Amino acid sequence: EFKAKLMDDKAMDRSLTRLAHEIIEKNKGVDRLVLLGIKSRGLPIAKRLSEKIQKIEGSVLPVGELDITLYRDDLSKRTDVPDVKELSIGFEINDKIVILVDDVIFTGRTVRAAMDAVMDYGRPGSIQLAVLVDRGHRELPIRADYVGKNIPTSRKEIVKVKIEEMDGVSEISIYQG
Ligand code: 3GP
Ligand code: 5GP
Ligand code: MG
Repeated sequence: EFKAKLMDDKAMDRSLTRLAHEIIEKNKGVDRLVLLGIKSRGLPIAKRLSEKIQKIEGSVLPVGELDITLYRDDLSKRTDVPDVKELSIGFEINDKIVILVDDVIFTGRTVRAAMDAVMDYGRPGSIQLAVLVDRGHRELPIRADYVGKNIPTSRKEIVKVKIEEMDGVSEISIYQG
């Protein structure tokens, strides 16, 4: 059941612009930065951040995709992992500042799995996390370095994120589950 719209396309764009500036500021430029979008909606968000950073700094950051479904703690088929890694990241991450990008952070389990995958793949200089929405309810000691919007939710609520590239429209709404 629909409850409220939390962001429209303009608000989302401004938020991503701010995140791009924060990323540049925190890292004193864009040297060594690479972006990794998690699963489906983290990827278009990572691409948008890359475009914004390019407009501000003039450098094109590599953008990779992390499909973490095979990496989740609750899956036992961890032997499938290496193939997925090779397929989804087409560049080296050794000594890079890897910025994980996701639409929503909730328990933190997805990000933990993503960090596992990154650490298996190489030896990044550091890992940072950017999310469009932090909806709370962390179950692990994980926090985002860059947050578009903090949205306090109940566990049953669902934050619906639509991204123009995938959904034809960019907006964030909250639903009662
Ligand atoms: P997305 O990454 O393409 O947005 O987690 C799998 C998908 O389900 C995600 O797709 C996410 O958007 C969507 N989703 C919506 N609500 C929830 C939720 O409460 N928990 C999880 N794990 N996923 C949700
Ligand atoms: P976590 O692993 O932190 O519990 O959940 C994070 C992942 O699940 C993200 O990739 C995100 O897409 C999805 N997710 C969890 N809760 C929500 C939510 O309320 N809305 C959306 N859109 N995705 C969610
Ligand atoms: Mg997601």
